[in-house]
Amino acid sequence: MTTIAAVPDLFVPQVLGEHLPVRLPDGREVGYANLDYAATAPCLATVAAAVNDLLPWYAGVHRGVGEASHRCTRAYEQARATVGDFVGARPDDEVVFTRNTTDALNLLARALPPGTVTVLWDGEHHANLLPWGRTLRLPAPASAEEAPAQLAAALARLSDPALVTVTGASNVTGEVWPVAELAAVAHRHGARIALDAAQLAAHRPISLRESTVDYVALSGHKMYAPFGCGVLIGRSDWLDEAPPYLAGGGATAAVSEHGRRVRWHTGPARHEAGTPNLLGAVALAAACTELAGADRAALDRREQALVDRLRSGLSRLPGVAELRQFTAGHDRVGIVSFAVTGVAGGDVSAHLAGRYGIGVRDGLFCAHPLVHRLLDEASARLERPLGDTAVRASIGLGTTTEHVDRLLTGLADLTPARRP
Ligand code: ALA
Repeated sequence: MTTIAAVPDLFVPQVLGEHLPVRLPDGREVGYANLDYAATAPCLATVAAAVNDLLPWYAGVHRGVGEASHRCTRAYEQARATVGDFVGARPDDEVVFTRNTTDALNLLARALPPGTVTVLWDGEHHANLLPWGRTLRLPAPASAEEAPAQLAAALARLSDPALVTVTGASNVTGEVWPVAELAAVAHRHGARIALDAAQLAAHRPISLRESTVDYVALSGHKMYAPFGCGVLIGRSDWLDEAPPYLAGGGATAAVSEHGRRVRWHTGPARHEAGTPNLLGAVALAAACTELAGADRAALDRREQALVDRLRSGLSRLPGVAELRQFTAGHDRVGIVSFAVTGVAGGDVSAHLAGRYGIGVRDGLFCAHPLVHRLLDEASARLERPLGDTAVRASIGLGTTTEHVDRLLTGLADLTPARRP
């Protein structure tokens, strides 16, 4: 059990690798401080156990008749149901397993009915920026509260069928978007809405039923379930009418001689050709079960205590600027990006890794337009130029106050007052 002062007796699901030893170049050994959950989260112990339990039976899904194949087919379809329940799917929603969120959003982009315009905000992560065909890009709102009115005005002017797509929590700033309000606006104007929940799902409960969101995409590797599985969940009609995402066995109901005529399945099978990623799906479902059974409100309070500690520490460091789109007090999950004046992002992260055994991510985080803009805005707030890349610290179930404090100590070495 991991505890922090803000939530003393909370049960925190255990991740593997909480105490990995790291040998530093100066010969010291320290425990690895993983602050890179937003890129790839470590594996939950229960996820590893679920995969290990199934491994001896590992066999073909939907393709064999022996006991092993029967078990694997049941496990795969049970995983589908569990993941659907985790996001509060409606009974007629489809749950299609993919490789990750990028794959899921590309699948949805291919399934749009002809003539559909995708409406999104400038600053989306590349996975939610690049797959779409015709797009209407809205300027980034000055505040999250402004986004619904901005969307309503844009949709009122649009005569084409539309899909709105929005990130639930930014992979750069962690800031949370007002998804249910945006869904209400989209539906009032006859549009549908998709939620990129890659960074939201591990941190906050999601309900398609309650939020009325039409589609959600998420990744196992960002919610403690490695093994390469993501998912697209939502309305079945567009998915059933679209050409199969991959052409091949499993998606086909019947193929005529020489393959000239093909009848494709409807349902998830239509877009899951080839042998499915059984272990990935089982891992994702095990993570969903563990998170759904946890006290998520308390886990969120724990995470917020860590984020507050990190952000208030950063704000006290001269020459360090946090990146943000909205007000400083806006709701966010455990993701904080920042830049250090006069030090490139890559040099900051190399210093943290080499001197302190800390893992973070640096660069532009697959959200180049957003990070460029936020770096410019942060430079203006700080009234000092920042480098052209940032550093991101992201928090999850295995993060401790010691990790956060170590990061702040490491950064203090680099701030202007302390630089040699
Ligand atoms: N989108 C992932 C990240 O933000 C890869 O790190």
